[in-house]
Amino acid sequence: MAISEAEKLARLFLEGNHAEALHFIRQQPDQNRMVLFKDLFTPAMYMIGDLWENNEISVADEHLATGVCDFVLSRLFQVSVEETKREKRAMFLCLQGEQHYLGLKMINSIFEEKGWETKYYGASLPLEYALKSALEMKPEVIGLSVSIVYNLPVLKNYVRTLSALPNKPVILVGGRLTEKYDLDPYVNNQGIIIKNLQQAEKWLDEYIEERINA
Ligand code: B12
Repeated sequence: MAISEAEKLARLFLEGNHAEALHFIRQQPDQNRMVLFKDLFTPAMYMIGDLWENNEISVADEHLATGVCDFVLSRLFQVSVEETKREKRAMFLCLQGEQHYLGLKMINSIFEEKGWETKYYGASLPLEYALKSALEMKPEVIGLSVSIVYNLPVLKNYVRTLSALPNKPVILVGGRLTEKYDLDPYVNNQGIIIKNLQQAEKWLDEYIEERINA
């Protein structure tokens, strides 16, 4: 059976092959970030998760693959020095304790692609520091990511505290758990739960349209 493109990418990640993985992505016919993340990066990492869960690969293999994935994500999109200031601002962080940041990094990258100024804080940012940064930056949108159940209890507090900031940012809640559990009780109508990349893109497009019309 022919192996899928996502599987090819997963193999390159697992081989620790930085150069080939980057080359593989760069030669894809559609360089749209959403397409690359949805059709290649996300399924490749989910495959690695399945192999790990089934003991077909070791923790070391998974760490190596994660490192290559992270490298390719960082190298793929060159940051440009811009003269004009971007108008819309967003910040992205993982809840305290949460180490799964690759999905958040993809979301951050999509916002950047769509012209937002973003700040990406990566893994495990304690609420007090998130709050301090948000007070300084005054982002319109704050994206939170959570993948592991034992990191969930703090979600409610993050959403409640950040949504009450003086500039009333929109709180987006994403991550692996959003597809698996009902997070409404944690979000309590003070944020928006986003289950996957398609929903994220839809939300973004609608938000921009409303902003233009307003
Ligand atoms: C890589 C990885 C790790 C890496 C993380 C590296 C990193 N820097 O991100 C490391 C080694 C640190 C790790 C650690 C652990 N992991 Co882990 N990990 C994975 C793995 C293989 C891939 C994660 C990933 O990158 N997925 C790809 C991304 C793109 O998908 P995503 O996170 O779902 O994000 C998408 C959407 O959710 C959304 N999204 C995400 N965030 C946000 C935010 C916003 C605002 C929006 C709008 C959208 C959005 O967009 C993304 C794009 O598609 C998964 C397998 C899996 N199925 O995901 C296991 C997995 C999540 N891990 C698991 C486990 C058990 C752990 C550990 C507990 C292991 C241990 N015993 O130590 C620890 C916990 C660490 C912690 N405290 O957080 C389990 C969880 C099982 C469960 N029942 O909860 C999984 C499912 C593996 C498995 N099959 O068993 N892990």
